Amino acid sequence: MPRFTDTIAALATARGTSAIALIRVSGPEAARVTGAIFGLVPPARRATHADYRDLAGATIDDALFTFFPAAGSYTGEDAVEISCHGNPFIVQKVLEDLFARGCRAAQPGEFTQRAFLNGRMDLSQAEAVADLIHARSDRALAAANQLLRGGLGRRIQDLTDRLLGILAQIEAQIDFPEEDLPAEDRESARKAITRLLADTNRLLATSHYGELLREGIRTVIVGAPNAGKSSLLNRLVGHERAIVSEEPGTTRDFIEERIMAGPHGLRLVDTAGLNPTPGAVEKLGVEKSHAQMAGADLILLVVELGAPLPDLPESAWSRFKPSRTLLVVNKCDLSRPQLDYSLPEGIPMVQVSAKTGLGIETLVEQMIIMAGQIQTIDSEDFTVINARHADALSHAMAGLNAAASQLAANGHSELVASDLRGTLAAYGEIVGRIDNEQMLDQLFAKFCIGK
Ligand SMILES: Nc1nc2c(ncn2[C@@H]2O[C@H](COP(=O)(O)OP(=O)(O)O)[C@@H](O)[C@H]2O)c(=O)[nH]1
Ligand SMILES: [Mg+2]
Repeated sequence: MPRFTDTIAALATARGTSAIALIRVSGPEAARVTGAIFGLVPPARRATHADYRDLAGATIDDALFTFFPAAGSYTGEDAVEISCHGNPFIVQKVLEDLFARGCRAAQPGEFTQRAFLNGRMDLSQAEAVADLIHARSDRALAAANQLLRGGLGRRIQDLTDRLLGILAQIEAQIDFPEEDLPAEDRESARKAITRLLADTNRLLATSHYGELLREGIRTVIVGAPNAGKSSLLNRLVGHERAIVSEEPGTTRDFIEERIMAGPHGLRLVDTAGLNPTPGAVEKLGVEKSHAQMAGADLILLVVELGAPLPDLPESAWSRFKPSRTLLVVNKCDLSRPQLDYSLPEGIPMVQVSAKTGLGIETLVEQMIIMAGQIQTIDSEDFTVINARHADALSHAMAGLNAAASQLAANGHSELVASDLRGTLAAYGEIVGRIDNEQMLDQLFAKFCIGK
């Protein structure tokens, strides 16, 4: 019995004029509708060339269609992909015809939502589909592929199996309250819970990597006014993005641009400058710059050749950690004497000219090295999680911690079991053993239409 009785249709490729547009149809009516349009019984999984005839019998386009029977389709129900010419007018005619034949317009992410609800993938895999579509760096792509192939699902399965083992041991005692859990069983359960806590925590710790991969490594450009921060951002981005001015204090709001550095995605942030004695208007910008620095994964401290380091309070210097700071000496096209800087040991220095491009390649190489150090994930822990997973894992840990305390305090088996059941539900949420329809709708609403 199919779970869905209606058949959905949507354009799966980008809107606009292109060589080809792909329209997707999924649902119990897909085979009948395809047969009626193309006048032949759709062969399974074979691209077939035929005229698209609308309900009135008029030919709309010369198309290619592929029919996927439910057993092996993306959505787990009969589906067809129709490739027509990439003309928005043709696409509209085709969609209108499909709607006239009883299909309805798909909601964003509805194909993937059906794939999930029909058991074709777990929820973490469905989320990976969105990650894959939005991945902007090699690392992000690799992580999305790992998730899509069920990497997280397998880790959660392992944790769940171990938890079920402990739960079974504890629940076996509930029916016999007079002979509560023997001391040695309590101890072994407590130890097993401790190991589960450690492994859950290890997975939770990857959430920061997940954010770095999805959002990019936050790279904040700071330095004295006029050091050439905006010029450097423009040079790294490759076009004029920030306003460059001889007038110090021009950049008040933050300009953010994404760039690629080797396999890494970076989010470059230009700041107002670290003027230690700012005017009234500038003051706000300086305060914001400090806030940006606090949230930075990587800091590019820009000074101009021959100028001293900015004069900053001690608290600000503590932000320049060697592992995440690069000293960029700018304006090296000018002939000025190079000063010696006393900076925390280990901060690499690169000489560049944002104006001529001199040294920029070396700077990018150095940024790649540091980004690699920020994003070290050993291969075993390559599974990276998102905020939803992190939230569920935190709940899982809360349950485990509560159960461990109950066991240590000789609490009742029933209470221990109840805490562990909370953890079981939290693990389940990650892969989608949930019955919260609203949450699912929200999750899939973030997808593209046609996906
Ligand atoms: N000669 C030279 N001038 C530069 C270089 N980079 C920036 N400038 C100039 O320095 C001034 C301030 O640059 P800007 O990027 O606005 O500095 P910001 O205040 O740190 O953002 C402008 O007049 C730029 O043209 C450089 O590499 N060489
Ligand atoms: Mg600027």
